[in-house]
Amino acid sequence: KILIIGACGQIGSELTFKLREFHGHENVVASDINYSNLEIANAGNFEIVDAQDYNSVKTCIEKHNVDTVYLMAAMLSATGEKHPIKAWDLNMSSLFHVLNLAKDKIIKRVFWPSSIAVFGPTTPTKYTPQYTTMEPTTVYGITKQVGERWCEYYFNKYNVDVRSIRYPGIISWKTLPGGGTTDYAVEIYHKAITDKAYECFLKEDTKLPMMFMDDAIKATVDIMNANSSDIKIRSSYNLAAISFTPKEVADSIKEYIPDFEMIYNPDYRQDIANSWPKSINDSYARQDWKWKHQFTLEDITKEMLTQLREKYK
Ligand code: VAH
Repeated sequence: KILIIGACGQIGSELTFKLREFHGHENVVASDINYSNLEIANAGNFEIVDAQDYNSVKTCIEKHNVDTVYLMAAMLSATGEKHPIKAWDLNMSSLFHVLNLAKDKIIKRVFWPSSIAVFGPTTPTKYTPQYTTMEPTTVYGITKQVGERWCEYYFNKYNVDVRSIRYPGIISWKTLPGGGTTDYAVEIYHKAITDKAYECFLKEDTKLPMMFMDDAIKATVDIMNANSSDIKIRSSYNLAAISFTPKEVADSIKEYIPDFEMIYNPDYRQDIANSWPKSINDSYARQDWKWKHQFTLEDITKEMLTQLREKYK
């Protein structure tokens, strides 16, 4: 049985749907700290789990006979800068609980998401390599960098089968993201439909690595389905699809909504974005477990606007 912790979140909610397609509804337990995503909470096989509470996690695992955990709960980069200690506590305690449950053989496998946020201003920004300088300047990035160190340690020391991906910004339409710096790339599509205008909190030339949700979910399923011997990196794999700027997204939207208007009003999230790479070298993921992305910016804009037009009808 599979348990998704943080199933109400942007990735967790879509991971829940996808894994239930593959494994059957009854074999995928969704959980979160509250009922913030009613579609997930009301779909059944849902539990309230506090990821920071070891017994809350363990009880759910034992009740449902879980052997694989996807730990998708975390406080993201922008919110983390407002609540640094809470971000550290949530992101780290939840990881330790799940790694220790695997170390004690209560569960067999773990997926834990890292992020391009592990890189910082001293990291080469173009085609950032898998192995390079990493001096993250956000609490979120620090938790992801040190989390990667612990994942590799638990694999080497206790043979814990934990697998991880450094996600770029992720674009999706089903569930809004919460508190990320790349959230602009989701909000812009919603506002394009509802307001034909968007006030962007990043400068127009802020280039960031991005990926459509369907690619991110495919990568997550692929790395978890790979043979353990193929997973040569047990910290976290670089993963890439495309990179774009707010201006490029706006221009791709204007193909469909010619009078769409962008206003640029950078805020504190600009400093976070400036500390991150512009593009990522994911050659190890492509080599070790045959990763390749599908969605281009044009594909994403077409899909986002089509789906959101329906949603806002
Ligand atoms: C964030 N969406 O913005 C997350 C992600 C690379 C960005 O980690 O914090």
